[in-house]
Formats: sequence, C-alpha cells, structure tokens
Amino acid sequence: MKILTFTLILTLACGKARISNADKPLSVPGEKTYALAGKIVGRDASENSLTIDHEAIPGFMEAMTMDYIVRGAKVDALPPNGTAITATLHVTGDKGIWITGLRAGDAAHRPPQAPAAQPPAASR
Ligand SMILES: [Cu+2]
Repeated sequence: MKILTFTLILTLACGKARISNADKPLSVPGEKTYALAGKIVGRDASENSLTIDHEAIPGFMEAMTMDYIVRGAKVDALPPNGTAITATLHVTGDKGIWITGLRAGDAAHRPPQAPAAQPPAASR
C-alpha cells in the first residue's frame, strides 16, 4: 500500500510539473528526508527525473527501481546511466517526493551522515 500511495503522489507531482522541477525549492517545511543509495538506470529530461535502482530505505521503502524527480540540478548534467550514486530523498505528505544532492559513489564509500534535522514525527 505504501508503494501505491507513493506512486500516486509521484504521478500527481508529475502531472503538474510546469515550473521546471530542477528549479523548485530543495527543501520544504515538514518534509522527511532519507539517505538514498543506488544506481542511475534512466532519465527523463522533460520531467527532470531519474530512474534509480535503489537499495532499501530503512523505515520507508524496500529496494526497488523507480523514478525520482530531481531538484537543484538538471538530469542532463548528472552522471551517466550505470553510475552508482547517493542522494537525499525528500518526502512530503502533499507536495510530492524528490531527490537532491546527488553524488556519484556507492553507499559503502559514503562518509557517515549526520542524521537529517527534522521536526519530531508530526506528519502522517
Ligand atoms: Cu520505491
């Protein structure tokens, strides 16, 4: 069910992507953030999204391949398909989901991250 809800949110977000997704705010109040690690397997410049084959996101999503809107960068300028990456996943209740801070490199070599600052679990 989580996955279904998720797909729905993503679909809605895509449907009204008139402002370039790359130019939307990197963060919004009330969001939750998660560390994402995986591999780029495709991209869509019109939506500024990447298809990412990603590892499990503890507490949120199992490992899978899915599309993520990218903010703060143009997908055309990001590393080529096949590149292992890490990024920050932003999740909101009603404003969709997206990723920022994408970097080449796999999770094993990622420097330890400080837990993202976020308000005490309020949403949902
Ligand atoms: Cu997913």
